Amino acid sequence: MFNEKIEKMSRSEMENLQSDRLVDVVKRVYDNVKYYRNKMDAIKLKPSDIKSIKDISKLPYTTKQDLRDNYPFGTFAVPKKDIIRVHASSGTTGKLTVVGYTKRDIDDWAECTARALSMAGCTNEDVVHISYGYGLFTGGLGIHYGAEKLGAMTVPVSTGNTMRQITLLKDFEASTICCTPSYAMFIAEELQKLNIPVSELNLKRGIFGAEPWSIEMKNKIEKLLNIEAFDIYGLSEISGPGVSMSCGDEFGLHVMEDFFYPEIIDVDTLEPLEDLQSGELVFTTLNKQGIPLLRYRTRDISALDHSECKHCKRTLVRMKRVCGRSDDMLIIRGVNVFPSQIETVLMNIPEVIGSHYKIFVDRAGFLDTMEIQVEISENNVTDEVKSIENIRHRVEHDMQSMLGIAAKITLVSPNSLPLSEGKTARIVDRRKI
Ligand code: DLL
Repeated sequence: MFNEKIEKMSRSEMENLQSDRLVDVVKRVYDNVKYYRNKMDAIKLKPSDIKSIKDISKLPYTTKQDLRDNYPFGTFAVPKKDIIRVHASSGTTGKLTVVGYTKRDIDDWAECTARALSMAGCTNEDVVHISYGYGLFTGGLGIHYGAEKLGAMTVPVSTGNTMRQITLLKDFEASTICCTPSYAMFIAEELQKLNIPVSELNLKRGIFGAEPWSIEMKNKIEKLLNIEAFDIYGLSEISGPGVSMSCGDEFGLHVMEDFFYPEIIDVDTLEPLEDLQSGELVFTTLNKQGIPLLRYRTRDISALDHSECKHCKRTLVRMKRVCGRSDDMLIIRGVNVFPSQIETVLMNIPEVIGSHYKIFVDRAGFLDTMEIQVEISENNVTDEVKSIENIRHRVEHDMQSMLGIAAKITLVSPNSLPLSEGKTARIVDRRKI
């Protein structure tokens, strides 16, 4: 176990640690973040009202919209000179949600991902092949620092070029692969197509996350790649991958609760729910300096279980694997996509009717695909293939720049995608998760 003291801490010791950290973080955000000071003043809550972790429900919630409203650095709790790294994830209209890390935040995060890798059985004997994207996305660098902390041979491959990934997996004798579950399936299919038996690889395990995936998919990946597959969860706002990790237990993932305090709330009443009840997952960061967040609403649906884990005996609370969200965010090939981002692009192209579109999400084999159908505007209807193709290319190009992933664009005739009187169902998600 990477950090036995924390990972097997008694409930009362953990609550004491969480209480001390909560009292400290609330004071820090009140003193240093105008946004939180205003929010707490508005409900007449003083930092001294928070005396232990039991008081957490007195605190206000934070949403992605709040971060966007304070773009880019308005929720940072330290001066810019103390920030050594930023990451970002998509916001609902294309404005990024920016997160900043101090040196200690990066160390804490590496501790979380090192614990996560270790939970899956990784040691310094392992070769860890990382195919999550490196860049503003937290996947690549987040796991990278944990793998190095563990002392494993870390291979920062990043995404793309599957043939090269396969060559490196073989030549470097990777024992652990880290990527989205859909990319793992894609690699497995490529191996089959190329007639490369998995026995030519040295893979023992996969650390998969960044998107929802079912137990059926887990079983399939395990069989095709002859590995053990583990679920890793996280979100950039809270740090990145390693907020929680599965140990192989059926119920779910152990939360690094000395750093991130989880709650489950009812989506309608916003009241906290009991263990095993399903609702929206909310996190408070207990030790973060750069951008500490109080009761951040993840929109992910899960449940908590504080009972002892029979599988590994860790005492860290478990959260049920995440299979859905309470908002309309789509996760396509691991990339977060909001329908509103798509709409923004379409609205800015006069040759199409930006309000008349439909999004089709599907799975070709095991890889997500997205098609966007949009109506061409009346005065651009023409028989000339070249001009139609030009419009299509422009939409395709702008969409790729906004979303960071490719979408198939289909132009359809005006009035063929009528809006309904109530809510227009714009998304057809045919994937079975
Ligand atoms: O996806 C961080 C990450 C990278 C996690 C690599 C695991 C591995 P964001 O881009 O901010 O961060 O997206 C966060 O992705 O709120 C969930 O909806 C979804 N998500 C992440 N991990 C899982 C998972 C990264 N294991 C959003 N199962 C989250 C289901 C997941 N959904």
